Amino acid sequence: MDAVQAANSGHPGAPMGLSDVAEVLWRDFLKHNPADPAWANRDRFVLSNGHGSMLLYSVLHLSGYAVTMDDLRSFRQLHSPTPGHPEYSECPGVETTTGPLGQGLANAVGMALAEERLSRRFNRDGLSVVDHRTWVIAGDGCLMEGISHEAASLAGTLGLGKLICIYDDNGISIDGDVKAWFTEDVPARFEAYGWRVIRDVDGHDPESIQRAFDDAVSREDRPTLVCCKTVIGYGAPNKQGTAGVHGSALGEEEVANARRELGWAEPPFEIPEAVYASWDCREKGAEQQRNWEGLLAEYRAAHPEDAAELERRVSGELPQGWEGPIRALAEASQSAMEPLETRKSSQRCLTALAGALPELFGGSADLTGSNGTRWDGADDDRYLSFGVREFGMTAITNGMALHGGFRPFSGTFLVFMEYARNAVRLAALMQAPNIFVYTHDSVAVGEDGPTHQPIEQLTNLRTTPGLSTWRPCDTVESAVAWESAVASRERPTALIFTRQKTAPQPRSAQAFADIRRGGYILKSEAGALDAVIIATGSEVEVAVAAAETLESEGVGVRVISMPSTDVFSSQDRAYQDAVLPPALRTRVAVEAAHPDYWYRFVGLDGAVVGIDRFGLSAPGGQAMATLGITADNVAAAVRGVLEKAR
Ligand SMILES: Cc1ncc(C[n+]2csc(CCOP(=O)(O)OP(=O)(O)O)c2C)c(N)n1
Ligand SMILES: [Mg+2]
Repeated sequence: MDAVQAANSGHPGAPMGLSDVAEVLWRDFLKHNPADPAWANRDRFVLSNGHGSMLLYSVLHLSGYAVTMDDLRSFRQLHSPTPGHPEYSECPGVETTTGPLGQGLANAVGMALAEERLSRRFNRDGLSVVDHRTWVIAGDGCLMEGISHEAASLAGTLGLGKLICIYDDNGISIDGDVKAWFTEDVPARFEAYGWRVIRDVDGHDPESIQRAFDDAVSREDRPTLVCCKTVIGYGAPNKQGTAGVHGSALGEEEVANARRELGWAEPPFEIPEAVYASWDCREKGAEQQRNWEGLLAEYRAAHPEDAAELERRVSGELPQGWEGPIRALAEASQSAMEPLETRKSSQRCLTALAGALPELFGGSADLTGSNGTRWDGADDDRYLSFGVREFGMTAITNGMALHGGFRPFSGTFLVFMEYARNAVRLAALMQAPNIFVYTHDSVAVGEDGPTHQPIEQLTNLRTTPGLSTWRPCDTVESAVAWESAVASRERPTALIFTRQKTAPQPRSAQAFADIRRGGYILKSEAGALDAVIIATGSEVEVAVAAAETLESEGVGVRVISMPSTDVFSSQDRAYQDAVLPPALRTRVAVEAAHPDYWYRFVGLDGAVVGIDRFGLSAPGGQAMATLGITADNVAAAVRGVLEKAR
């Protein structure tokens, strides 16, 4: 209340309404050590209703994390560790970035899934070294969001029994009383998903909260929903229970009223020692961690190799020599020169990676065969059919990546990336090492038509800060893209693959080595350099064909394959200039997608052969040709820019 008032910005309602619940959870149930927020076996806590961030910052402070009173005073101020919504890696104890409603719940499902799969792999009789719960608080908004259905449904099917969701049932969202827009029977809904539901908990009575949580932790056969009836803005006598307390400071007068109402005489930002003492979780947490370390020592003695592997896995360190098989695949594919759908190239990459990378965990949103996400020899401990749930899948794998112990990837059609869009964005914002496999990457998908033919999606991915995007042209580039994705431990990567076969490209040793730079000279000009053609993915062969025609006409054309524009742009200036000479204005780009993005590489003197309309239902080759993605058009575009430059 005081921090929101000081900032004159923020959300006092949920923190005040959830204080009683949070006190019981943090003090008596959550297994955590404030001195070591990265302790691998801690319970995970997610505040899915991230607008209630002041609740989280308060309990982190009170229970002994390195969140100071000054940090609370600077709530929502520039560069404070207490931003408007909880941000992963900005504040110790914040497990994931929340605020976009519903996604925190899906992250929590991913954390619980990671715990469950890790425990399957590592726990031995009597030595449960992977053993923690995942707690999440979700509000009305989270449960209205569709993603809550996707995530909770899958969690129920998977029987994630160490997942406990606390529902902040206060009957209010921004527009007011939810009776006019949110009336389903939430407990019945979760029961239908296969959850255990604890109903009608008085969220302001510590004893009923205690009983409910005792009940929740007593069984682990299914996820549990604890429905807590709360009053939003509890304690603010004139405003509690209304939408007015949701997202505005109470005002000095109502803050004073609340102090009287709650019998709290202390000035803002002052906490009596006795209160600190009763909240302090440091001693208990350190003991919990010491006990676990004792268990781990026993485990290490009995299973030394597993112990070392578990420690490596949770550290995120990649295993020695993991690159060997994927590099061998690149080499072998360069010699084999086999035309292949790049989605199948990707599947070969996965098969090469999976043996050397036990943390690899994959799945698809019901397109396993189409996406090529299931590698040869995959088992169900490391592969999951997520069902038709792109958004849920993406936020769940974000949660897995944040949990640690796994390097998740997941697949769908590129056009349906949009269903998952905000989770892709949050992966990038958090720099979570998640990998997205998007296949069927252009109008060349053909007969399924414009609903299934991506146009604007690549631009969207490429303009997402912190996301690396690769669109390889053949198996060799696919292997380099996959290697880059796995090696990127501090950012997510989108890998874009074709449905149709592409031509394998011959390469010099230099070109082969330069693929990892994101853009490189695939085909040099024969004599003088008159023009460059930049291409990605399935259009690389189109560019090469156009260049051959032009060369036969005496025009010196260089083909630049640019599978990753962000990786290319991060190379040193000298390399970029050597590939794409700054003085050369005669540049053409070709990509079967929206053209606008490419003007940053070709400039306004250049030309882009792209598609700025929706696609059409026809065999893929015809769709591409009708929409202008042909070598003839690329050659004509080059002649055009040369003409203009004359
Ligand atoms: C995906 C998404 N849509 C909209 C918002 C804006 N928003 C923030 S809180 C909120 C209402 C949430 O209601 P509830 O979860 O019941 O929170 P309470 O008012 O009870 O604190 C909305 C619409 C958001 N943060 N995320
Ligand atoms: Mg509400």
